[in-house]
Amino acid sequence: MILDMLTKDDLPLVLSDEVREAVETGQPVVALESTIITHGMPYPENVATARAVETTVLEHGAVPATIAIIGGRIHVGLGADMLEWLGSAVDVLKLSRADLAYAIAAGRHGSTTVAATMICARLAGIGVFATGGIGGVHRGVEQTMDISADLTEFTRTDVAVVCAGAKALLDLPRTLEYLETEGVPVVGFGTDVFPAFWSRDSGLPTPLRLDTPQAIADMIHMRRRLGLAGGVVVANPVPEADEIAAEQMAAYIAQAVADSKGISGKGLTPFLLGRILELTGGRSLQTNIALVHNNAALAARLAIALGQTP
Ligand code: PSU
Ligand code: MN
Repeated sequence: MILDMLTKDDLPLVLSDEVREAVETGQPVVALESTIITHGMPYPENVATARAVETTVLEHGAVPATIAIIGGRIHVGLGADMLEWLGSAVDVLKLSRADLAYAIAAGRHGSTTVAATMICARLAGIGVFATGGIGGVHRGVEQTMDISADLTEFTRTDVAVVCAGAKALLDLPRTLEYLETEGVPVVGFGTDVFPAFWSRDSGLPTPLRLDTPQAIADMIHMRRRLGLAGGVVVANPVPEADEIAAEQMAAYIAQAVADSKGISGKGLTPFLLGRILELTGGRSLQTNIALVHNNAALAARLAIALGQTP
């Protein structure tokens, strides 16, 4: 009830001029996360990629809105100087749903994961978000119970997230089962197989398939009309030219998972990504960058389509 009574102005929510104008005039906007910048890629490639991905969104006709918590305020739309600072800063927390209010109340700096970016995008009135890969059920979940809060966020927050599937270092069958149980639509874009981040084919069928941004927009509108809460996973395979074949990735992933013994919690995903970067001699980073651009382009097209549906 109290939340219903709050207006946006009561929140420490700072929209850049470009984003504010776009949201207010109903122009297409694509949210972008910042954990990929602070914990997903090394400096300076992270900053260069963050800026280049914003350009990709612009080139495809939408306004980019990179989201991060800076000094306890939710920034939606970061300038070049802020991106540079964020990408090289060392005291930036990795924030998910559980830590968002803490970071804001305590005036901290934090990057937003998929879950936290969905929450902040919704607060800012943005319904489409592009990332690399969503978090999911980790391998060894029987022992660790490590399931990313990204998955439960889809049951709560109405944002369409364009990703290259979930990172192949996760337990992908269980990740899909979890999403199905929670009633989260997982749509393969132009594909019958669920993509595995660095590779186009996880060997698992994608639960749903749609072939155009407009078809995805129509599905999202229908969900709203039916009163179904929550978001949608749009799984967009990495372009063929940039993929690393699943068989090739399997060995690197097995090695990285073996090396991660003793690492848990928030540190696990960044460790695994970093270890895979080392093991592939940097090739995984090139693939990661390519797939983020591919997702940003589709997200822009989806944001445009969503605006056009009556
Ligand atoms: N995908 C990437 N790089 C990343 C992540 C996803 O290509 O760094 C981040 C996202 O922010 C995602 C988070 O929400 O990893 C998941 O972390 P965890 O498994 O701790 O929930
Ligand atoms: Mn976790």
